[in-house]
Order: sequence, then structure tokens, then C-alpha cells
Amino acid sequence: MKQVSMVVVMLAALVLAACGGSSGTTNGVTVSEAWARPSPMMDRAGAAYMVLQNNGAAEDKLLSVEGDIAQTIELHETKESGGMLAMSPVPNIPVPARGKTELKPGGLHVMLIGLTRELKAGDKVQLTLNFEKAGKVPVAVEVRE
Ligand SMILES: [Cu+2]
Repeated sequence: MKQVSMVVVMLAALVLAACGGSSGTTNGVTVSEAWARPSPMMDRAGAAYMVLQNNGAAEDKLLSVEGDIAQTIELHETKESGGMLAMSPVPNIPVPARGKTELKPGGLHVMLIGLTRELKAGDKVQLTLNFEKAGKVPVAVEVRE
């Protein structure tokens, strides 16, 4: 009898995991408010912003981002140096245990370099976020002004 109930619990966990995956929740990291500014092909570059929420008891790190929207996708931060705003790549973006990290204009962002198509308002762009602990988390990024 004990074994049967174990199987039921495991099945329930699998169903829950499957549901979580489609809404951008996997293994403790939730991604919300994912958006990008419209960018014409001419610019060849764009940036995506989002909120990374870590529900786990240990720090996690965003290591990389994949997607077919751009030839190269990097993690960037914007910093002021000598009155000028400059962007530079960062090796990863930490998300504190039971905390969140905000990617926003003027700060951390996902840099899309070499756009393969125009970013038009109303479009949705699929990205896959790669976390050190949570693994791959799919995200739908909304293009808006
Ligand atoms: Cu950048």
C-alpha cells in the first residue's frame, strides 16, 4: 500500500512540473515581466528585460540565454563611467536565494546582437534561459514600447 501511494505522489509531481514549465517556472526560478523594445532590422541589436525570481534556498545564476532571434545573445550590464553610459558583458547574473534580480533599462539586460528579424510591437520572442541550478527555463518575451 505504501508503494502505491509513492507512485501517486511521483505522478502528481511530474504533472506539476509539466504545468510549471509552460508558464516559465522550472526548479525554483520564475521569470516574469519579460519584454523588449521594438527594434528595426537596421539596428541589428536589441535588449530584453525581465524579473528573475529565485524561490529556492540557494543562490542561482543565469549563465546564458539561447534563442533564434539573434546570432549572438550576451548578458550585459549598463554602467555610468565619466558621465557616459556604457554597456559591458558580464559572465553571469546572480539571483539571490529567495530573492530576485531585475533586468531593466539602464541596468542588467539580455543583449540581442545580430537580429535575425525585426522586433515589432506586439510580437512574442522565445528565449531559453540557462541557469546554473534551475537549468533551462523557456520565456516568452513581449515586444512593446
Ligand atoms: Cu547591452
